[in-house]
Amino acid sequence: SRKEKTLALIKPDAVPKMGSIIEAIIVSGFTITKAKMVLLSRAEAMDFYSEHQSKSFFHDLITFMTSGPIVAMEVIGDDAVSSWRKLLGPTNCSVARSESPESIRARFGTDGTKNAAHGSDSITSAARELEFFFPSSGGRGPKNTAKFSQST
Ligand code: YYY
Ligand code: MG
Repeated sequence: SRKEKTLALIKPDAVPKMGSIIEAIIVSGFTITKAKMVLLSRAEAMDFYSEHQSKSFFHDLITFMTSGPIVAMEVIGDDAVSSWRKLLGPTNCSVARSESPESIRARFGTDGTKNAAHGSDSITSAARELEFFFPSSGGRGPKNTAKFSQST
């Protein structure tokens, strides 16, 4: 096995359960090395998910992913790309509940779109997606949600 970095997102539906999700990540042996809460614009969400732009679910996916804040995390561990995907479980939460009941999507997700969390699908994707949320130079990435939230 090898130490890898991957991107984990807690999606808008699961932000109220972020404590339990972060606990599950840590007890599974991963290390969270970066984290921030952001509210994506539609343009940012479309860029992040550009591989899916021709899919029938793209519009609903973008609407969901911009419906509220998300939590972006850099996660490090042994074979982190595949091991985080395994802990996540199948994309559709109904499938996850039957095939992988201990998985994050089974425990905290709703359906095939509101599925609680994201994981990069390859080392190449992980590098791109980590750069998207945690740019190493130049741009500052998606703006922190604090800039958008209610002023009190
Ligand atoms: O990588 P993963 O998130 O498990 O699934 P993808 O096939 O990359 O799809 C990205 C995202 O799109 C998925 O997490 C939910 C949503 N989606 C959907 O709403 N409807 C589908 N039929 C397939 C995916
Ligand atoms: Mg994917």
